[in-house]
Amino acid sequence: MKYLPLVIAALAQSGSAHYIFSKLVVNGEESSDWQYIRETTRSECYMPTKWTNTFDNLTPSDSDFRCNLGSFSNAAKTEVAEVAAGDTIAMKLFYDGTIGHPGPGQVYMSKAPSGNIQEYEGDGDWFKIWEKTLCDDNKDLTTDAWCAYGMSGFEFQIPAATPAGEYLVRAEHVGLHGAQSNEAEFFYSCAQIKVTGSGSGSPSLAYKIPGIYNDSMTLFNGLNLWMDSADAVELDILDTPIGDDVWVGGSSGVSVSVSSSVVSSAAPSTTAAVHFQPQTSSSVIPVTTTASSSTDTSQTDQCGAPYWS
Ligand SMILES: *[C@@H]1O[C@H](CO)[C@@H](O)[C@H](O)[C@H]1NC(C)=O
Ligand SMILES: [Cu+2]
Repeated sequence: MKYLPLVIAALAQSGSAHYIFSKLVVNGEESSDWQYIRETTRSECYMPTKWTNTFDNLTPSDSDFRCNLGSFSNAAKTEVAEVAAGDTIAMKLFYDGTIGHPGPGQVYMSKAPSGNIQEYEGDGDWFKIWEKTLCDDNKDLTTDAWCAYGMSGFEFQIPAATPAGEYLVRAEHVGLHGAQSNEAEFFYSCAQIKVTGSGSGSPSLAYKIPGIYNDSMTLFNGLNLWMDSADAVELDILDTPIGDDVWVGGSSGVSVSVSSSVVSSAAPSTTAAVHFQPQTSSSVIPVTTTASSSTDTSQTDQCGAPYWS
C-alpha cells in the first residue's frame, strides 16, 4: 500500500502530548513551574515552534526562538538559581509530561554580558553543553531509537570550567516526525542561573539564536523518519549544530554526539559503542518534589490544559 508510511505517521502523532520545560532541579530539589524558567506568554505554552503551520506566528527564525514567545517580558520576575560550576542540574517538563516525539535533545548556555540575566535577551553567543541524539539505531527511528524519547526532562552538568556569572540555560527538544513537510517541532525554554566558582574555560563553538538552525537543513525539512535509514539521519544531524561537539570544559569540545566514521559502510559496528550513548541512570532525573510544585494550579491554569495532537 503506497501511502502506508503516511498513515503510520499520522497514527504515531496522535496521542503524543506536547511539552515544555518549566521546572529546574538544583541539588535534587525541584522548583515550582516558572520559578527559574522564563514563562512564555503563549496561551497554550506547550505548543511547538515550527517554520510552517505555525502557532502564534512564531518560527525558529525569529528572536523569540531564544527562550520562547514573550518570555523576555517575564525575565524580571523569574528568579535566578545559584549553581556551582561542575554541578549537575535538570530541566523538567510541565505537567510531569514526557517527551513523546522522536528527535534530538540539547542544552545551550549564554552568558549575560552585563552580569544581570534578568536584563539579557539572549542576543549574544550561545554554546552547547549537552546533546542526546540516536541511542540505538536498531530501534524504531520514529520512537525509541532516540535517547530523549520518553524522558521527563534533561539532566546535565554545568561544565566545571564555566566562568562565574549569570547565564541563560536553554533546553530544547526537536520532534522530527513532521520534518518531511518542513514541520519539525521545537520545544524549548530558558532557565536563569548564576554560576559560581573559578572556572576559566572558553567554549570553542559559538552560535546565535536565531541563526543556529534554518529550514534549508534536511534534518528539519526533508528528512523522513518513516523512510530514511539511520545512517541518513545521522548525516542530516551532522549537517547541523546538533551534530557538533558539546563543550565540557577547557578550550575544545568532546564528541559525544554523532561521529562521521559510523556512517561509512566499511566500518559497520566497531565504532557503535563510541557513537551511540546507551541510556544510563543519568537519564533518570532524581526528583525531590517540593510541596508546591505539582499542586500549584494557578500556574497550570495560565498555561492551559495539555494539548493532545
Ligand atoms: C542554513 O545554515 C547553513 C549552515 O549554517 C548555511 O550554510 C546556509 O547558508 C543557511 N541557509 C539559509 C537559507 O540561511
Ligand atoms: Cu507534536
